[in-house]
Amino acid sequence: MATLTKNPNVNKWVDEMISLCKPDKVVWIDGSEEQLDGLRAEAISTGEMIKLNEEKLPGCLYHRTLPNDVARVEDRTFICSRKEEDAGPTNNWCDPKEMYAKLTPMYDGVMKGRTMYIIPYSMGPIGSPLAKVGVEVTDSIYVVLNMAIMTRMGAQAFKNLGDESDDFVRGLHSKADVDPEKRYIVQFPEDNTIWSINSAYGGNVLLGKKCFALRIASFQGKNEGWMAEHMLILGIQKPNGEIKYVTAAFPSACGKTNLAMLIPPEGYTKRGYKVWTVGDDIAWLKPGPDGRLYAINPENGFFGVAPGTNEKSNYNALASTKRNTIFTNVAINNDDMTVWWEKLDKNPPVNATEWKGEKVNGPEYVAAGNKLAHPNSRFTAPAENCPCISPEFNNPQGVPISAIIFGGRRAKTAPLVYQSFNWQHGTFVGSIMASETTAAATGAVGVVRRDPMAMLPFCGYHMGDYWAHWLEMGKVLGDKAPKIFNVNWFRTDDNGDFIWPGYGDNMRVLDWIIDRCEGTVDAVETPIGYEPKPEDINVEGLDGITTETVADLLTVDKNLWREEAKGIEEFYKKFGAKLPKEMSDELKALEARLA
Ligand code: GTP
Ligand code: SPV
Ligand code: MN
Repeated sequence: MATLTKNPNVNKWVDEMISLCKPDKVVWIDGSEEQLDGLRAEAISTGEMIKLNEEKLPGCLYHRTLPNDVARVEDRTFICSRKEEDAGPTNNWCDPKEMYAKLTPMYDGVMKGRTMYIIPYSMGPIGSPLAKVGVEVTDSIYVVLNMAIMTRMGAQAFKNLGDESDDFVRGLHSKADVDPEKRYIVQFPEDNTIWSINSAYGGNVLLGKKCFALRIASFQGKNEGWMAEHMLILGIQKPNGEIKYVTAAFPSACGKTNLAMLIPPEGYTKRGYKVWTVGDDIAWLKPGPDGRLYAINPENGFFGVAPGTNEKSNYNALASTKRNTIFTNVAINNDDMTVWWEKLDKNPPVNATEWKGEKVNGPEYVAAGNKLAHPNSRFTAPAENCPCISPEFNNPQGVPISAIIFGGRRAKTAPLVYQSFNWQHGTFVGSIMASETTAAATGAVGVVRRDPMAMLPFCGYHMGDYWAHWLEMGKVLGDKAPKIFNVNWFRTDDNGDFIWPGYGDNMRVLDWIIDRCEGTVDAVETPIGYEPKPEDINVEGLDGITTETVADLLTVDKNLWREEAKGIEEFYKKFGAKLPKEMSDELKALEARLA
């Protein structure tokens, strides 16, 4: 099949990949509905995808992955920079020559008897100065159909690249035998190259997402003066019509999609507040002509966690999944071919197929303590489906950012919200983030680990250099830099229940954050940063949450924080000479304030 571009760099690389993988057939993905329809029909006919109820879920498909292939695999993810010290202590590293030598035989002939799909895509709106082009070759229709939702895919992407540029990310994916022992997710930052093999799941194989838009892009951003971050982007429209944009970095499955699409409590909507979603997972940020920091969402869809999503917790996400959506590893209701997951509602389907494919009686299965949907089951939904998608979603210039919010799952230590003293201290606050692990990656769930800026699994270079880049960006932005905050929706009481209601009520915290950005509310200085006066968090209309509860959520337990400081000191030791002096200064200052 004819190539879609005259660009010799693309064509030469694609030829190399064809010679290596030896597919029976090669298909260039032009992005046309006709072509995608053909692929959908093919995937349905082979059983790779299942068609869902055309009336209730028009255009929606179901896909199930192997039980050993349901999440990102951090222990098999590598940053293969030429020098080990450029990958740093938080990444797995291997010499690129060695890694190419190890993987090349695994890809040799891997697509015999299969079709290779060549997917051109743009991360970021077509024509945006912040957008970048990738080409992914894959043997998976599931990947093609997901990339069609998650990116601006097809021939349009080559418009951005042009006929000569070599500036595109080369992504090679093969599901191979989906063998977990031979699974590798490898980034070669200096080659703009990603090789992924033996997985067919989400972040491991949709190479535009974590592999490119975070791991490769964070490295590009350091070299080119911008930032690639694991952040949602949202706009808060105030009663006077003005919209303030904020970004928030929370680790995987810690609430980005939910915050990005929140519906404010009634008291706020009545006064005219509204939230607009620009992005739910990744932000690319760059200083604009006016010196402020601007953000685009490089993605075009949402790869969101299904369990926990319901009418009440995230109406907008649920609405986004009602058409042209792909569901992965949720449960099926066989009576009407719709989908179900934990907490969607209180009625698990009786005639159900659980996520591994077994037909079960849903209510009985759930009562016995089983889960019908995998905890990391996901929906892939087009951004245009989202009722609150921002009118600025496709703005090539991005949106100006007033605040950056960090946060994680902490049962105790971290208060509901605090503000950093300044950008340098804010960088420190991001660097000391810690959170309980979730089902988004394989391994134990609920273990507290350090996850700086929610980038632990996604930073494509040395974390010490990454912090230095943050500090550098602060200098470039000067007094136009966004204010930096930290939030924690996950403090628990003695029974282990969440104290803060969360979800839409997080608007109450955003409200204070915006007021702080505008300088219209004062704060209390604590050893860790500025906190609200409890009465400045609006609790009107909340059931059982009073200003006293807020005061409790804002306590800074000095003993816990002294322990925390010790943990940070231990963590910082890993970075040796690459730890910016500003960061150890901030730690010393924190210790002094806690003494
Ligand atoms: P990734 O897509 O993995 O990056 O995750 P994410 O950060 O977008 O997380 P998401 O919004 O999908 O939320 C993950 C889980 O946290 C879901 O089960 C939510 O129901 C739950 N969650 C989100 N926000 C809140 C909150 O404010 N409070 C509580 N208690 N749970 C929340
Ligand atoms: C995450 O794990 O942070 C995700 C899902 O957003 S994945 O695309 O699998 O990385
Ligand atoms: Mn994520």
